[in-house]
Amino acid sequence: MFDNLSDRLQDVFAGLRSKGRLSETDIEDAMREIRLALLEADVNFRVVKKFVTAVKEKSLEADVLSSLTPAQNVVKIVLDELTAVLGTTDSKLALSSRIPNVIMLVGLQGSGKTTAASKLAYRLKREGHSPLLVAADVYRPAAADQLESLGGDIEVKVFRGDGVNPVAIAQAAVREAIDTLKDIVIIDTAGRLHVDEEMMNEAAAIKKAVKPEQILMVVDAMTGQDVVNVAAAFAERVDFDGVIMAKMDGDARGGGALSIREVTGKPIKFISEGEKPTSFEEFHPERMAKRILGMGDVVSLIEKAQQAADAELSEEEAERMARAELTFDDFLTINKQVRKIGGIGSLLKALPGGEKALGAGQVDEGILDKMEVIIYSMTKMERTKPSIINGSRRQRIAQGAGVQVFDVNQLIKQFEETRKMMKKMQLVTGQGGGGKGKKGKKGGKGRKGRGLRSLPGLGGMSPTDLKGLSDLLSD
Ligand SMILES: Nc1nc2c(ncn2[C@@H]2O[C@H](COP(=O)(O)OP(=O)(O)OP(=O)(O)O)[C@@H](O)[C@H]2O)c(=O)[nH]1
Ligand SMILES: [Mg+2]
Repeated sequence: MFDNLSDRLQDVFAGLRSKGRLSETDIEDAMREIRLALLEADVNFRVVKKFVTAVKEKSLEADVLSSLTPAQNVVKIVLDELTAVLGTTDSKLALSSRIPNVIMLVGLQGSGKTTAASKLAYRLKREGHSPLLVAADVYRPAAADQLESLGGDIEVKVFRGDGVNPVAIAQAAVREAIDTLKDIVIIDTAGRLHVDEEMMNEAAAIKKAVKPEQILMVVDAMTGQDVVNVAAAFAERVDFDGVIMAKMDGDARGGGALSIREVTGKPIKFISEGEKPTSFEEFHPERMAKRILGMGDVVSLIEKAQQAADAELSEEEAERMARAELTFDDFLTINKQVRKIGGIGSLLKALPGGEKALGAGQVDEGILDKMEVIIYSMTKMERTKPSIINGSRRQRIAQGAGVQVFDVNQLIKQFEETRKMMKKMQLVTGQGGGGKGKKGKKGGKGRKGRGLRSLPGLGGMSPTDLKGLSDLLSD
């Protein structure tokens, strides 16, 4: 998603940077290229026009042209405008105090409603809610079974009702939720191939019957800007509160995602990026804009890592990591977390320029396995005190792991580099480092717990710290 657009925009910026000072013609040329790139990404024409006009106007302002780093200023302007196109605020799911809250999903056939319903349920469950999934798609015999199976995977109950009348099912589901103490009801409705009267009437009837707090339209990101017409039709007939962009992991050009907010005025609330229940995230316009512009998305990565961490670190581990006294056992823990957030690929993608690097070379996910095998053939002493691993120990470890001494050397080198990197991060965050004397400070870095502290080396970072880290990484 966005790969092509991202490359094109970054090329434009590279061109501007190579120029030093910019003339009006340089800006005009750059804007032409940006316009083309957006149109090729299938972004709605009106959106492109508005976007380019705004960027051009701001870029031509005298202080941009006369500044010492005009290209950088243009990048900043593009970032701001792109963020504005995607929506100016984070668009959280708005829940009310009513029990149960009803969330209804609508959308065309195959857009990803049923999948999104289960992912949303999973997410809400993790946040402490107890959701009830409702199969209100009565036309396809397998529809309820599909939801039931997805619900089973995440241990969320699926309500099927009489399996005949969608309105009656929705109403019965709300009663069931009250009886069984579920605080959120998620209704999966039937899709149609095209927008038709029957579908709209049915959605409108369910809406009237159960008055959902939120109606979310699920949109297949692969549809491109055509989705805008569908959304407009829904907006007119049933109205909806926000959009779930599904299949963002595909290789679509991204036009739909970039057009929908501006054209319909409805915010994107979630994006779905794969088949796993966890591949469902809140949508953050600025982070997405940064991703498109190749600036990385460290914040999302850290959030993912937080969710994956499960408070796995022991108090002792956390303290040791906070002081950058890494051991090979910590390396195993880190490996486990990297796997949980989707492997080295997702890690790389989140770093500035990472997406490009990913495109250039292959990522060898097998490297994690290799690392682990090598670490497992170390003695306990060697793992905790890597400095004792001399030549003969390296040979023994290599033999035990069935690898070359070269591989062991490389792992040790990597280990040293990681340790240095952690020290560097601490300089940015001002955390840890001191070791003794800070040990007793509770509620700080050494505390066992979830959140940012559970990610090795990133103990208790604030948004400003993260910005620093991101800058550091992009050096
Ligand atoms: N790669 C990818 N596939 C997805 C995603 N979301 C859904 N799918 C797949 O898309 C197909 C359709 O998804 P469903 O959730 O069944 O779509 P639906 O809107 O419920 O379809 P109908 O009930 O027929 O209207 C399934 O094969 C899903 O596995 C996603 O985010 N990424
Ligand atoms: Mg479905």
